[in-house]
Amino acid sequence: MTQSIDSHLNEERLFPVPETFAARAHLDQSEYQRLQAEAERDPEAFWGTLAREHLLWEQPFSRVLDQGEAPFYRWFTDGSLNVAKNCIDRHLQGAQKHKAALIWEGEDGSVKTLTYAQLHREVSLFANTLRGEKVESGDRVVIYMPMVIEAVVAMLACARIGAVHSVVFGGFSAEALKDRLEDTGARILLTADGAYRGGKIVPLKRHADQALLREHEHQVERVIVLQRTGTDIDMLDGRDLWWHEAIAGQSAHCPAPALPAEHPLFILYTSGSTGKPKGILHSSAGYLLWAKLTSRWSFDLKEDDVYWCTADVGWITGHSYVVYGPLANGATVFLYEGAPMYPQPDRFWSMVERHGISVLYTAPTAVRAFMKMGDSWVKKHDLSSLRLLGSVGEPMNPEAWIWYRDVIGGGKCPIVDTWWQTETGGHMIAPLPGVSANKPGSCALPLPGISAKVVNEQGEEIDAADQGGYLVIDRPWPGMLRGVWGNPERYVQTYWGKFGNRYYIAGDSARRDKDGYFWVMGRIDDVLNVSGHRLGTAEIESALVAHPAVAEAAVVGIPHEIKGEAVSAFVILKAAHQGDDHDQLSAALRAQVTDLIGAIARPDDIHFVDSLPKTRSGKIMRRLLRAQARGEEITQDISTLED
Ligand code: 6R9
Repeated sequence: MTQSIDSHLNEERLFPVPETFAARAHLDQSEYQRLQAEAERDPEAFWGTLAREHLLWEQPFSRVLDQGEAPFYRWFTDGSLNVAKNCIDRHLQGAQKHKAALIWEGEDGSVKTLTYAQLHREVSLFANTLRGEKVESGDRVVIYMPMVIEAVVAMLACARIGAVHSVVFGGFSAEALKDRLEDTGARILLTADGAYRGGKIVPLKRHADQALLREHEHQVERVIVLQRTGTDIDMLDGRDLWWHEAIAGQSAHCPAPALPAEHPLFILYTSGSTGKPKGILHSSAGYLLWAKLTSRWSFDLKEDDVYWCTADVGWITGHSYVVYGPLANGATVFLYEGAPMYPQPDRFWSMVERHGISVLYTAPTAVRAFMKMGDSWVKKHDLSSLRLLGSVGEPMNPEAWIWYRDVIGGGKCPIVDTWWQTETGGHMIAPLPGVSANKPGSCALPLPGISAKVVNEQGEEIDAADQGGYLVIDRPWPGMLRGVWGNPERYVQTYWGKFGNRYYIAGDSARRDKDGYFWVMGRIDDVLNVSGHRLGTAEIESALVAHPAVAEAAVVGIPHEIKGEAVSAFVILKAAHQGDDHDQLSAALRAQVTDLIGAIARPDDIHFVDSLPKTRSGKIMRRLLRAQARGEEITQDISTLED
């Protein structure tokens, strides 16, 4: 089959780069073009220069890229460094030492600040604790903790001594934790008695106990438990230790050894659409370089920014843009422990105001949820400290984008819609704030050094602006995954196999417009085939969200005798429209999709729902809706499902 994916939705709004922004940005148009040209001419020289300039090396590298076992690429192989030293010790010179590294707000409103010097001390204490537990370089440590400072400390302590962390999101079940403990073969588990979430306590330690039942095939010998909620828990003699007791009496001096550039840094599980979650493996120098550069470029981080990425450290966004990227840049990172709407829907805006947040990075799911609640919650607060807004996780529907820009950003902040994946380590395609004009719903252009393309089933580049295909990356980059933990075949087959190892295949569909801007159309697996027209999910959903009554929408294909597939839509209404007549609305929405896209995409049925099945990181799980709409039994992995 040579068919590409049809695009019918044309979003023409354009918001130029604010001039004041371009003048001060780390990257402007000419610098961006210079970097792209350099990367094109000599990729290895390009990456080598950046790696020397931006990382602190113990042993400099002489070799940039080893392609000997492609697609298992290796970077900076004969160099060595320490990731934690790059994120902390580097910033202990002069006044920076007393700069806030982390500002944390608990769900109960308590606030804690840690300077770089204090962070250094906490990480050293805990790294020595791990050493005392005979954790050696390369050993796996599973972290199942709330969004508290100690979770960041635990990650950096592992990095400091070369242990490989695997963070399991605190919202995951005992079962999900058990699978990840078994797959990593970790000997140590770090957890807490409980986590606060939406005014309730999530019993983390109890989940951990269930995951650790004797009949399971884990290797855990030691559990270190942070006291957070004071929940009554069982402590198993000889296995369980309190965090505060474990660090008592440890030395605050902990040498940071030089580790090889390719030393594994972490494993993070990501759910495939079929089969077991994959343990995505990232290594040290290349990952850190990319997390650092992309934080600097995309968020234009400056000395006095107070930066907040709302992701939990259980996701890649939390790894790259709460911990490694911003700290490597010496930034001040804000962390929030709890639920976004707790105790009221203005919690986020109250924190932006009180902490003077200047850069905010969140997900479309959150933006749509706030939009659904209405503007009044936002208007209660002074958000003038904001200067840049970021988005990640899903395509941003243009109407949600406009709301984000106008209502949250006061019409003055560039919106940086970052397309990337757990596997890519950091941002790949984004409108850099001093470089690219914004188009609502587009993630714009590849970052310096990144070569992205859209190709058809044959792997040939598509050049028509109204045709989409596979989004692929055709040159290796330092932040790329190094494999799937324990399963090299799955790495090759999932990400490279289809086009004979020529491209990294992201699994998303996308198109490029006449300016070369990328528009992500959804996951390839979710593409609908209506009367022979292949349609991505994002455009139809955006056409629905463009209706003033709609806050969020998801579409799936259901079998249809004549058309092959018909469009079935699930729609969430804004709070102010919940009482509207459904028949009238259905007709209006069908007309709206016909207007904006064409009759081909008109939904056959529309379901008004209160919620959509989402992953814990807020992505709509269309495969579950599809199964539901088709009346099929759900057989896929649902360990990442929210409800
Ligand atoms: C960082 C992260 C990756 C998938 C990716 C794509 C979707 C992420 C997006 C986006 C459109 C964006 N995605 N960012 N789609 N525009 N700005 O989310 O990693 O959890 O591995 O998910 O998320 O479908 O392939 P991960």
